[in-house]
This record gives sequence, structure tokens and C-alpha cells, in this order.
Amino acid sequence: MANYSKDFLAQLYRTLYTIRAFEAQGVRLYRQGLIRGYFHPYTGQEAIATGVCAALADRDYVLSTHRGHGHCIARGADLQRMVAELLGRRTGYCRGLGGSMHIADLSKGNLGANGIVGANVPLGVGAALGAKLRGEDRVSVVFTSDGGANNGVFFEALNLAAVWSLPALIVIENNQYAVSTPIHEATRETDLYKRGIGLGVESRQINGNDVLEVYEHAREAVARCREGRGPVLLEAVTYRHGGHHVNDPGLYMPKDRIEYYRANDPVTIGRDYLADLGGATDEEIRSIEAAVERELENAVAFAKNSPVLSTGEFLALIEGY
Ligand SMILES: Cc1ncc(C[n+]2csc(CCOP(=O)(O)OP(=O)(O)O)c2C)c(N)n1
Ligand SMILES: [Mg+2]
Repeated sequence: MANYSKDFLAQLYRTLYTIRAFEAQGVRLYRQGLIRGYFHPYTGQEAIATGVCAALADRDYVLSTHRGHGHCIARGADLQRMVAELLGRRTGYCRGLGGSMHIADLSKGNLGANGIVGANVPLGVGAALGAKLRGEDRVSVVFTSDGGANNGVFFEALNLAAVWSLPALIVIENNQYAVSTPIHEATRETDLYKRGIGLGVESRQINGNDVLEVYEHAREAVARCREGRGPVLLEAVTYRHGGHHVNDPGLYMPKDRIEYYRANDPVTIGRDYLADLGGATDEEIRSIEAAVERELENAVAFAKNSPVLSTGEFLALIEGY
């Protein structure tokens, strides 16, 4: 195991815990009727966004999915603007008009969530092509899913990234379900990283619940991309802690599988790393958690106190397009 500083491990844990707490808060706000539309919690998958984004430079690009809050947070999004967007307020990332599945933050290289499963893979490959053509040292990271990897554009885009040696890191978050369809009913070859091998792409399967394993592989992949030896495909195996979205109880998910993955909880693993490798005390860990809770409470208060866009503002906005 490499040497990690306490500060670095604390930063990883803070991100893991922020994503977990953000989604818990989001579910509460949803139940109170304050969030409309869909809400897909990232709970159980926190180590993937956290580990990958820790390996990136500020100038790199990130493309996200319908389950995208974790990617935004790991990329340093403003929690106030995120909650405001979920609540449909004018102070949100999309002035409250986009909601959960359309948050983007260009100032952080976050080119946005995407409600069309798989559609961000060609977009991310396009961003990598743009960077290469302009001679910019930027890696484009696409977070996709087991469902996304079954869409035709996934293969087309990965193939082009390969023949053009683009600086693209494609991360399949294999949570083993697409809505209620288990992966083995959607594909015969359930080891999704093998799809990259067939296209001549450096491809690996990793434990998506272990933040340091994710970080190490992402770091190597990003270095490879920067050397002009991209793309890289990482299949991060994980599991949702609940159903597909907030209103899905996930009754089709076998109890023993849920228990297994909860026993390998990414937030707990990150906490143990901070304590065991970083030497953090319980008190230090609690103070990180308390700071996150305070930040979230402030974000919720900010969002609740923000107005929605007025009709006049809305009309002026669409006239501009
Ligand atoms: C192209 C496309 N087909 C279908 C849907 C409807 N849909 C929304 S989420 C989803 C399944 C997603 O499963 P997966 O891609 O594995 O991502 P996960 O929800 O597990 O993160 C589907 C089929 C969609 N949004 N886009
Ligand atoms: Mg899935």
C-alpha cells in the first residue's frame, strides 16, 4: 500500500461522506414534496466518483449520468447551487429549470449529467478529441453504467477513442442493474471490461467500493492518457444500496447481495482508511462529519430561501435562445 497523507485520506473521506449525506438529505426533501421529477441516489457507489475525481487535475473534463450527484460533489460543485437546483429555485445550477439530471458546472470542467443512458460516452470522447486537436493537456472522464455499456454508441465511441488514441477514461459503474433488470439478463458476458479488450483498449475490472483501489487505477489511467496512450476503460464493480430511484423499493434485489455490499460499504471503507492509515481519531472523524452536516444544512436553508424563476425571467430566458 502506497503512503497516503492524512490530509489526502481526510479529503477522500470528506467527499465520500458528503455524497452519502447529500443523498440522504435529498431523499428527505423528496419525501417532503420539495423535489419533483426523478431522483436517483448515488448511495453505495460513492467510492467511484471520489476515487476517480481525486486523480484528476482541475483542467480535466468529467461527464456524468442520470445518477450524477456524486460526480458533481466529487468535482467540487457548490452544494448550495446543487440543492437549489433540486428544489427548482432560480439560484440553482440551471436556474431551477433542469433538476437532478441536468446539473453541469463548466467552471469545474463538469460537462454535465445526462438523462439519456450511454449518450455521454460519445460526448466525452468528443471532448477528448477536441482537447487533442487543440493540443491541450486535458483528460476527458466519462462515467457510464452497465446499462450505458449496452448501448451502441458506447462501442462506436470507444472504438473511435481507440483508433485516435484519445485521452479518454471511460468508467463503467457496474452496479449490476439497469432499473430492475439484473445484468445477466441484459448481456451474456457480464465482465464488462472485456468489451474494451475487444477494441484494443487498456481495460481493467476493479472493486468500485474501495476508494483507494479506484484512485490508484484512475491515477494510472490518467497518466496513460496524458502520455498519449489512451483511452482506458475501467469497470468498477459496485451495487446500489436501494432501488433504481427514490420511489423504487428494489424488492427484486436479493437480500444476501444487499447485505454483502452493505458489509463492504464504500463510506465505511474510506473511514477505516482514514483511521488506520491516516491515524485519525474518532473525534477528528466526527468533526469532519459535523462540518459536512453543517454545510448541507446551510445549503438546504439557502435553497429553501431562494425564489423560483419568475414568469418574466423565464420568458426572457427562452427568448434568448
Ligand atoms: C437511451 C435510454 N434508454 C432508456 C432510458 C430509460 N432509463 C433510465 S435509467 C435506465 C437504466 C439505467 O441503468 P444503468 O444504465 O445500469 O444505470 P444505473 O441506473 O444502474 O446507474 C433506463 C433504461 C434512458 N434514460 N435512456
Ligand atoms: Mg446499472
